[in-house]
Amino acid sequence: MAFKPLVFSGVQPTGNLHLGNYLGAIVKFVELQNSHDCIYCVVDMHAITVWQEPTELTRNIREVTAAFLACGIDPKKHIIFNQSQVAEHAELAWVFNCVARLGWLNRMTQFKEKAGKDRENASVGLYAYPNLMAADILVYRATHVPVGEDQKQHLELSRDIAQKFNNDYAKSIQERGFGDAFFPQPEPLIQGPATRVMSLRDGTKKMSKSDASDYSRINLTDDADAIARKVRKAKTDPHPLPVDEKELAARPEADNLVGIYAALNGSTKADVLGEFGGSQFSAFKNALVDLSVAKLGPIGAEMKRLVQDPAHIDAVLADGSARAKLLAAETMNAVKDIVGFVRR
Ligand code: AQP
Repeated sequence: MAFKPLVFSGVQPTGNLHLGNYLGAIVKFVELQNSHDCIYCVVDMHAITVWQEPTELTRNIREVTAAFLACGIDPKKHIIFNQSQVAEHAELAWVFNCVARLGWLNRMTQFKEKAGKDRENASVGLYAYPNLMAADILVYRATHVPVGEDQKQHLELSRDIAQKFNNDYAKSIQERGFGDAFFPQPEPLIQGPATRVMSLRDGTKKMSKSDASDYSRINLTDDADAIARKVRKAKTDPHPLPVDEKELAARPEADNLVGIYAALNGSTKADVLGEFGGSQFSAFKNALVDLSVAKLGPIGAEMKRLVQDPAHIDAVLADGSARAKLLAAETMNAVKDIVGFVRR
């Protein structure tokens, strides 16, 4: 069966939105709205898989929404909403809890990293997180999912869940006129020079919201001075930038900064090395500061302006949630029929 192309993705409101979230995900969200129908979600139910202080969570939900708007996502042409306002995400996640296998979830590296050594003390929600993520995407029968490299494994699990649901309920799906597949196989969109932005303090560690050092990341709300300080302090190695892109493989910090520059500039690592190959890091960092401030400065300023008006942000989320709910309810009703539940 051919599915209508539809883009879905989400961002957790867990504070400190950073350059990795921007280049790995939000920039792609903005690009895709010109070619596809898009649904962008502030995934607040994912956020509480680890403890969130309630007032902070509310603030962070509004801040991620402000980031979507400040980056240029159009909430009238597309849908921006927060997950907890559309109960069908949780409903479908339960069905998927019964489709996904324990062995599949046991392989998820993000759970292992986030739960750490104290696994017995991690929430059940953190473990089942990928099933909710599959529900987020498939409750809209979305076909394309722009994400950073770190989400690749979860996307593969979403595809496995869709496939198993289609197989387990094949007869019921056929009988209800949905052909041979009710859910599509959602395709990850992981492209470009910055699909995994690394920490500015350690080129082998992902740039992350939860890193204890604020110098490890550029936050979307950082002002020009903070951006300049962080870029100038970013870890590098003692050699000039290489001319040949292949040499970046053994130089993680250089690779990261060149990738960031290329992504911000809409070019490639080869283009950046064409311009800066042979230069010292000091000269390259000056150019990176100028580019980062030019690209991120207006976004941060607009985010700060937007969060001053929470009523406007809440209205955007309410409108988006109402429109998302109509689509999600249609899928959920069909799922209930396919599974054999009795409904009104
Ligand atoms: N460093 C990154 N490089 C590229 N893409 C990234 N993403 C996150 N970090 C990077 C992408 O941003 C989108 C939203 O991420 P999220 O907020 O849902 O969750 P996350 O991956 O848990 O974010 P963090 O910063 O890594 O949080 P913590 O510190 O809690 O682990 C996703 O598409 C993600 O791929």
